[in-house]
Amino acid sequence: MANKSAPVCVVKHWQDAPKIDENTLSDDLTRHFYYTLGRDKVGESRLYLYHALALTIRDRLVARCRATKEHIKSKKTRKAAYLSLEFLMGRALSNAVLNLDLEEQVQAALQEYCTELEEVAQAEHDAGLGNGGLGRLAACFLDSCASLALPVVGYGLRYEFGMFNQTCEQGHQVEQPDNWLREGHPWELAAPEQARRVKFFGHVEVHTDKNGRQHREWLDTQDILAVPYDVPVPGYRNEVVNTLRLWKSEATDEFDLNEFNAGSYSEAVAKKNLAEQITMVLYPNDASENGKELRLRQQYFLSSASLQDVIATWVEQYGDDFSDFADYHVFQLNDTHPSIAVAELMRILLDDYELEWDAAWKITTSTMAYTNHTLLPEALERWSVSLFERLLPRLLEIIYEINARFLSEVALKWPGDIEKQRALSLIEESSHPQIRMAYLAIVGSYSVNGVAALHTELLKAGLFNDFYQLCPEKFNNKTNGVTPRRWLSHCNPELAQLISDKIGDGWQADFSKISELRRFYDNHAFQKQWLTVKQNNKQRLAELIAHECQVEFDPTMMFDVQVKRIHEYKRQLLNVLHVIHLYDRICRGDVAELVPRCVLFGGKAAPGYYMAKKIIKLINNVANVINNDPAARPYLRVAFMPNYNVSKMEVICPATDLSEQISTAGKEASGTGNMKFMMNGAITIGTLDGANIEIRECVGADNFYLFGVTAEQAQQVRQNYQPLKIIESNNDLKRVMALLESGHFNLFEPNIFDDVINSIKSSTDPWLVAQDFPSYVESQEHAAQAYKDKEHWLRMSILNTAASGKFSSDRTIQDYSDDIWRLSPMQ
Ligand code: GPQ
Repeated sequence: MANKSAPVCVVKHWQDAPKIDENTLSDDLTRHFYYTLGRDKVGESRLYLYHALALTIRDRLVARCRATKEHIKSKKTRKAAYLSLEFLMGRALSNAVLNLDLEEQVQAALQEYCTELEEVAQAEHDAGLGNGGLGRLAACFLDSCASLALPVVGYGLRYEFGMFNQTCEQGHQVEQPDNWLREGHPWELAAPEQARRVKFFGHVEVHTDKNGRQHREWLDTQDILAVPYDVPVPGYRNEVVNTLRLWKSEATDEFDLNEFNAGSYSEAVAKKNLAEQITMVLYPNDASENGKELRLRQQYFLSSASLQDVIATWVEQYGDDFSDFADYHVFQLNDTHPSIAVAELMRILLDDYELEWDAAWKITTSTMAYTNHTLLPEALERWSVSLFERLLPRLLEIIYEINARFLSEVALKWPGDIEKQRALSLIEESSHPQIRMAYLAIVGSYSVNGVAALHTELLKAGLFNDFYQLCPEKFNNKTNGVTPRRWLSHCNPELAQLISDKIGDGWQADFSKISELRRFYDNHAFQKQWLTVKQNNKQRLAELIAHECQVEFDPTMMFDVQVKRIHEYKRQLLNVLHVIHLYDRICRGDVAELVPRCVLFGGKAAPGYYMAKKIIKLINNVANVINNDPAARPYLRVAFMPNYNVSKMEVICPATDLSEQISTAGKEASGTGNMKFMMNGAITIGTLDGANIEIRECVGADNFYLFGVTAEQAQQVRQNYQPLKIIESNNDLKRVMALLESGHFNLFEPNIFDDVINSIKSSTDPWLVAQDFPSYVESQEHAAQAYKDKEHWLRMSILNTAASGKFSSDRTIQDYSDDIWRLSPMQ
């Protein structure tokens, strides 16, 4: 009999684990294909080959992942947890192969199956566990943390259904569920033995112990299990593999006994469904809240499970002494979505470990850090007090106490100023009081950051000004970035090779080196090679568009691209008006100077966002008219790419000539698509908004097409905005509006665009579409004329890539680590 008290270790140290000989990759692939998956015929499905290859690569990740964990455990070192409701990972296979430097071996192994990596990689379903920029930023950050060897764990939710699949029917967006796990997700490893319990509902009772001390107990709760699924996150060629831990909700095994005894066994089991609901689906709203109770349950579920996880690990290693816990931990809150973590950490420390309030508050406010991602008022999360009272009664008590103590600080700073107290209170008082989650996040954190220079300045001057006055030292900027591995090396291998041929391949690990490209911007031979790569990428995108949109894009024409979530502030509508203007020129025969272009749109609208859906319909209708007009064909083609996602962007950004970043100034916190396009040598046409400003500073004003009012001017303009006058005084806009209003794009669908048209003409249009139209058209014309001069364009293109060093997420993460997290690299 085995000795029960001493666990038997198969492998005592990770170093002793069976070695995976890198030369056996080919054998492992066959073994997984034949035995693990039980397949023998390759032709049947490339899906199984993908799975076999994924498992082969995963074996190599698992070994390094364990080593990384052991390393962190063996040293008492400071670490960060990145808490996010979204991680928009996209595909994992090619990225892992790139980061592990296994490309040659993989290609060799696949030869036996008469295929290659690019082909097999297509079988992987995108992990679409995010809406857009915020979720993709989290994914880029994980790549950079691992690549910089920083001890950072990502915590998120394992949604059964990710971002919906979008199709267009008669030009209208139709949403279909994204059952991304149906064919299996080979990257994850479940760890049910590390499941955590998360409490909901119930009530709070106060007990006084024999020492007269009060204890609060949260009783009669309905508990849900949080089961972790770990996804490996490989660093770029540095042996580090970090972890993304995704929680799945499951019912506990305790059936409702009363029901069970009454003979309702099936009903009791059916209740399991309710538990599983929590992580069933990602809410498809980008930068706008929808206030659904299930969403608050998701937020608390993530926050509680993740904090319990970190604390359990601490207690296992160091016992329940929390005196130096804050020296070793930081929790980065990705927007307010997980901001309930502030109150939850207090609850755990107060109730589960019996710390005093002040000690617990000290720990909380030295470990929490909050990133704000938007200034849009509709995105500011508020939860009703009554909902909290029912769902999370103990958390509400704690929030009240945090607020009471905070407001007494406010009273010290602004004595007698009741209005200030009302303005800064975590509770918005009204007939239906609400909790302001951003305020909870600010009060509970030692760092509050914006995501681009302008955005942070606007936060300090506007939305959070009172808090800035109260504690200016908390506020800091961290301009966003994107990973150059996925967004250049992987998605644009030909350009990556060309760059490496010139400056060596050190830029992939140290992207500041990309500036060395600058030396070649004037070199004719290099320009020619640069052009060849761009043309090949345009060809590849043209094939995708032909397949997906049944529209023929001509790679000799300029590729003008706007892909991102559909939102009024991002102004796809302004872009459509420009397209209609070009079409109008063609109709009038004003074509002598016209530069042929193909305009691509892509992006999803939140299912309940009426105007965004109308804009998609308008794009599709305009595209239809133009693409079916033989007179337009030589000059203009328009396509809407359905189901825009990470994998599509990997084909789109390398092929783009002109990148549309045209939000109303002051509205786009940063933007990150703008950075991906720049890295791949696109020129930006854009407003002075978000990170566009920094992009323009880096590349120089001559290599950027600027238009539109500034954020400051926009505020002024809104005071007395008269779009009708602008339309009247601008012949181009006048004709565009006349065409739209004539029903030219909706001949058999009368009035469907009335609301869109009226929004442009409205003096309360917050997005100032008419205001910026004239300068936009002018700037577009400059871009077009520059495109005619191939050499000029190529110079600008090379300079854009060369100037994109700042926009690597490695730089961003180094900044987070230096200023907020204070982490040391592993090894
Ligand atoms: N962003 Cl608040 C989202 O994608 N979703 C959100 O819910 C919020 C912000 C974006 C923001 O609009 C972009 O400007 C940023 O570049 C991006 O977050 C990452 O910071």
